[in-house]
Amino acid sequence: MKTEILTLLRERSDYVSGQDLCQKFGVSRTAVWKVIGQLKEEGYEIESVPRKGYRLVQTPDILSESELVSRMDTVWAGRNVHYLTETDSTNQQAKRLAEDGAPHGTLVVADMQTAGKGRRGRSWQQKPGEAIAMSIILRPDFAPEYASMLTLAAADSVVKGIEKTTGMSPMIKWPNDVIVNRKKVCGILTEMGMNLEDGSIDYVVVGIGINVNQTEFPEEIRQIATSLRLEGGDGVQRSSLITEVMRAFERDYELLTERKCLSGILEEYNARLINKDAAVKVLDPKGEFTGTSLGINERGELLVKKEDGTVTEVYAGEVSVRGFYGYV
Ligand code: BT5
Repeated sequence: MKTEILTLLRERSDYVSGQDLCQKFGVSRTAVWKVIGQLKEEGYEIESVPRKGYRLVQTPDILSESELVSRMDTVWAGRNVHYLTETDSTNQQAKRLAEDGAPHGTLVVADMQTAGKGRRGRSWQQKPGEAIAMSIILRPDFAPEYASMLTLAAADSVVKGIEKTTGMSPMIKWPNDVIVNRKKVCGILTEMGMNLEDGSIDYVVVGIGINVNQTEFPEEIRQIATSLRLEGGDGVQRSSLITEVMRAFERDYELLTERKCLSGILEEYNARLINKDAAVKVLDPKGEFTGTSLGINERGELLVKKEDGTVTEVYAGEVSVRGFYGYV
């Protein structure tokens, strides 16, 4: 009932009468009053005026299942939310839930990860209350080789979510980073679970880490990391940003799965791609090379023109790309 009451208060800018709430949920006034008390304790500023009722005045930066569900207006992305104050890694938790049959679109969100993961065994760092760590479970009906495109679609969705909530214009660093002012504000890690009998996809987990309220970073990532707050995005509500990212992702995902390629978002992706038409260094475990980035193709590969004029299609897999001057 807490989620439903919160949803109602959020939908109405005006007062909701205690009586309406009692009738709607078939409970006593005391029961409603108790829930309002709980919400106030969690930090919601709710005004109660005799004979008028309750009004939601302000929501602080709260993360909880009720907060997320009461905001989510998508069809399937993030409708089923698992919120944890602490977990090892939301990707690990999402994989466990997926193995247990959690449905397509299930979203795992945590305030704190004790073992947040980056790619290739690297770690992802965040402190409680400062960042977004979330992983969405997907059950796409396509071959495993398409899965890396989900990372690119997610990056595009994160950019749109940040644009909507802060007015900033972030860029994408192919394949899995979102950049503000040439520093990393978001990293994405996509992992896949296969059906062993036929080699098809059982599930894909797309994990998204966004730096929101940090005011400083550990020494080892200070040069490359930034947060929305540090870049001037004050007072960003994590729940609102999560909702916007899910809304954008639902659309990007559908465009991708309908077409089995990225043509639906290709233009906007390339417009947001950092270092497009500039010199880049491709850090491929099979060998580094340099060239000019021409943008991505419909399969999500980065087209890099080498000095001899040939164009190489770089597959996202395990590769990183750097500009010529440092990380970005
Ligand atoms: C990534 O890997 O950027 C993927 C990060 C994915 C994190 C999310 S959080 C929710 C979900 N659950 C998980 O366990 N993971 C996902 P990669 O491209 O390998 O970059 C990792 C590198 O980024 C590290 O080696 C650090 O240098 C740097 N880094 C670590 N924490 C960072 C932070 N908070 N902000 C910016 N950079 C960071």
